[in-house]
Amino acid sequence: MIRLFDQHRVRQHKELEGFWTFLKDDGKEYSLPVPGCWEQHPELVNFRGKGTYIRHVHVSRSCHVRLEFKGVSHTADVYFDDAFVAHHYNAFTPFSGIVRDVQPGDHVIRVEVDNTFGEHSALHIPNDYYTYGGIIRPVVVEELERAYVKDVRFLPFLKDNRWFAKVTVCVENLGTASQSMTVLIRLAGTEIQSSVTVAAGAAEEIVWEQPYSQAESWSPKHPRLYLLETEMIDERGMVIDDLIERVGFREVGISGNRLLVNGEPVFLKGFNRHEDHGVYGSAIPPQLMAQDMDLLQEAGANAVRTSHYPNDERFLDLCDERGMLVWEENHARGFGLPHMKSPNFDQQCADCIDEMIAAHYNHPSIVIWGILNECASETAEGRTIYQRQYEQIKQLDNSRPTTSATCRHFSDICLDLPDIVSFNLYAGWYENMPTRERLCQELDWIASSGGAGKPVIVSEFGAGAIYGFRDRGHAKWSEERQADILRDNLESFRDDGRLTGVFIWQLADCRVSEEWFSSRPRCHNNKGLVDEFRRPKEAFDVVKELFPTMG
Ligand code: ADA
Repeated sequence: MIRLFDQHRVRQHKELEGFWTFLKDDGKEYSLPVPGCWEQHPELVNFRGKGTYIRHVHVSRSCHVRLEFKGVSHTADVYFDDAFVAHHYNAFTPFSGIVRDVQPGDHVIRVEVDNTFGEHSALHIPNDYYTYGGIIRPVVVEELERAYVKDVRFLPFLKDNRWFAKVTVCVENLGTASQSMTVLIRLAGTEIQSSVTVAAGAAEEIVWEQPYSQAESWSPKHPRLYLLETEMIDERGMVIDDLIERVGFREVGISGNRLLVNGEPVFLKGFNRHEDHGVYGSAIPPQLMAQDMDLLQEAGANAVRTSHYPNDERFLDLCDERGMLVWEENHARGFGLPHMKSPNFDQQCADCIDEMIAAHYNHPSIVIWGILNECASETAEGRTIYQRQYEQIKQLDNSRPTTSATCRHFSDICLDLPDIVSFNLYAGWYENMPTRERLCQELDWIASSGGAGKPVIVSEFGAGAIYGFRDRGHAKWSEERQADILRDNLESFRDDGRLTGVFIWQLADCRVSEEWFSSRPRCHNNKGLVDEFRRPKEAFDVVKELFPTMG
């Protein structure tokens, strides 16, 4: 499954799912599923290294071939019949490449994959989650004509209480001569078209801004979605390409210390969710994404944070369909200043932000962009990096508020930069001060340190529990102790009233890098309210009881 809706009716495309040949760096050959993590194979459970995926593909006619990789962990070099196509770093963002003038017949795709750590990888490092290896998300092969619809962006806004939208379509001429074409968009019962001439090898943008008076709003309770269809029509009147996006009419804003969706204040009752599963690793199939969504809704959640990286767009499609509000963030967890100054850090962060927003801009469920979880926001040099990344986001998308989850308590010097202030607080687990007292301390400090008047989110809180460990004494790591701490935290946050949201750490247990967390029992982060196989712990029922009483 590529997306939860069809993106093309005209463009020839297919997913290259199934079993690919995998040549490990020592020459041994395997047959591995794609999408998939190589750790799923019993001989590769702890393999950190390089390998090459190989697959044959049949092209039906002379055309340009576009290959899109939704996620390769963590570095890919792609070849088509031994011709280099694309290089990409980061498991969590998509990339593509175009092979010109391909003849019909059989061709070979080769993907060299690397999940090693080192200076070449500033974002994938030993950490409190696991960097798997493999082609972890779908691969799509497309057959393009001499021009194609490259990108479609949808920006809804209310004017005089009516829905309007700005639609920007980018078309690219792959031919060797200038081309004139008509571009047509169809949305919510309205059709509009424009003609454009594109020079050889160039791309052009067409922008429409117009009312959609019949459109119904997208909201958490009424997640109304529309297909935005774009067609490219050549001089003969033939539709030679198309691209379908799925959109929702909603606005995100801030009023005082509250986040607004369509002008209504929302209280975010959320979970942090790693893309990790006990069987599939980070290559979670759509069926299990749906199970995670069902668990979120069963718990009474209305929000999810993609901790700590851009998510699989099929999960975001699910959030769009279910009205689950999303805080999506760039790929970063717990980097101190020395690491933030490493050679590849800035560029790899900038690329991730570019790719995250380019790929996920149209999802109505995304209401917050986040950056740099628990990085060096207490330092002047760190502040420069935070400032640059917030500015980058605002240049790419000024329609959503920004935030960053800090743990630099009483020392953070960046709280004036984001639209929303967020902090991680493990009262009852890492800290022993009574939660209510500790919360007041934090909120008072935020108000006096750049965050005054801003919405505030407790972006992480929770406790560890080993699934199945029950103890009458409520010992640490027992399910009882986790349930006690969640109850205390949730009741304290509910009764305070100054927050616009809370996110529990975390939905499910996840595997961690052994070299980073020897203290992590089972080499897992065990703060999930379900284990890695989605078996609920006692605390899950506490959340089911209390979330409905919040917000
Ligand atoms: C931090 C971090 C999380 C996780 C958590 C924990 O808040 O942001 O990724 O590591 O600590 O479990 O300690």
